Amino acid sequence: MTLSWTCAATDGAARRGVLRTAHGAVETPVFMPVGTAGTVKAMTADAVRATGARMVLGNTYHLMLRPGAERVARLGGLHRMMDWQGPILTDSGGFQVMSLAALREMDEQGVTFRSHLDGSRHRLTPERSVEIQRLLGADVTMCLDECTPFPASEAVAAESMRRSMRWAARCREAFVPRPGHGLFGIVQGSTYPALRAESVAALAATGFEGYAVGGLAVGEGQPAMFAVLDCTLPLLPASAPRYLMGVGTPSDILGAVRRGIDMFDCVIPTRSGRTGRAYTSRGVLNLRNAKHAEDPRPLDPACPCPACTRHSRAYLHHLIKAAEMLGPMLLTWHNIQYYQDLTRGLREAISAGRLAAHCAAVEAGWAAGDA
Ligand code: PRF
Ligand code: ZN
Repeated sequence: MTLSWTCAATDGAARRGVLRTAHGAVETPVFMPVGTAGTVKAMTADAVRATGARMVLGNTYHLMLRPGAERVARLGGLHRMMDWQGPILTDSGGFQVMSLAALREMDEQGVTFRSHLDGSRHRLTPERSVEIQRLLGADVTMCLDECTPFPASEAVAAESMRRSMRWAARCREAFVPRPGHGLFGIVQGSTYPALRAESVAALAATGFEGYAVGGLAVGEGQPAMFAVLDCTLPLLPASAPRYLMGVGTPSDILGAVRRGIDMFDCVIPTRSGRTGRAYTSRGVLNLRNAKHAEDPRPLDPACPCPACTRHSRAYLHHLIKAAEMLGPMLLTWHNIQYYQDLTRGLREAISAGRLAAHCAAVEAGWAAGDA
């Protein structure tokens, strides 16, 4: 059996379910911390697991450049290398090539680029991306796609989306099915409902173990992103998991779960942790701010993480101001904990059939603020 997803409960368009992989089962809606270069930055694998996270993301682009996909395979694969026993989803590289690499050249066969690390020349095709993700040991492999830049005219978005659909068919051909492993297609089409519909139809005709919505959170804004989900998600097969790539803020996650998204990844909790920002049940706190300098209170009294149970805001402020490594470590832990608790709350609310009331209460907490 390949990877499977089963629905356990619904509340409106929202779904609760279980994704079964070669490295165990994860409950959805799930938030996957980003482990770009073979580590969730500033966290040990044990700490990631202690937050409740059960699935992480890795990146084809970074790992193919350093330490190299074949080397990762010789070292026993990404799970072994990271000492992460849970499932891993790997992104396919196209998005990172476009945002990080120098001198990118796209053609029908693939993309040629220079490494942002040392300028060396590399090539990624749909076939090579699938092969790299197999070498890494991905439980979920993503199709190589082009994340259409925003804004794009309808004609440009159509050309870009159709190339991604041709690449998705090539990824399907190249992917060798193995028990507990699966390949996800990625819906593109910018903000154009007709293009999103055409993209869904092309992917569904090929058939994938899951469907991602790509090309969002690229500057269109939350209302436009939600509008795309409103027109796209009802067209997707109800029996497959749905993954919103690179999203988002806690508010984005609430809105997307209510519309029927099951999986998320985003650098926000890890990246903002490293810059002193904490996501809490009372909104976002910037620990660099001098107002925290003598505040003895925990970041979030409702949070079970070590930053909240063992330290004051004053100490976290000091660590960040002094550029001590422990500051980013504790705030990253806290933010990942917050995202895990947020998604667990959503799963429980879906099962209880009280998602709308639950989301209203969570949003009221953010709006109430903290001071
Ligand atoms: N495609 C891929 N990875 C992605 C995206 C995409 O469109 C996005 C867009 N938010 C993030 N990561 N392959
Ligand atoms: Zn905490």
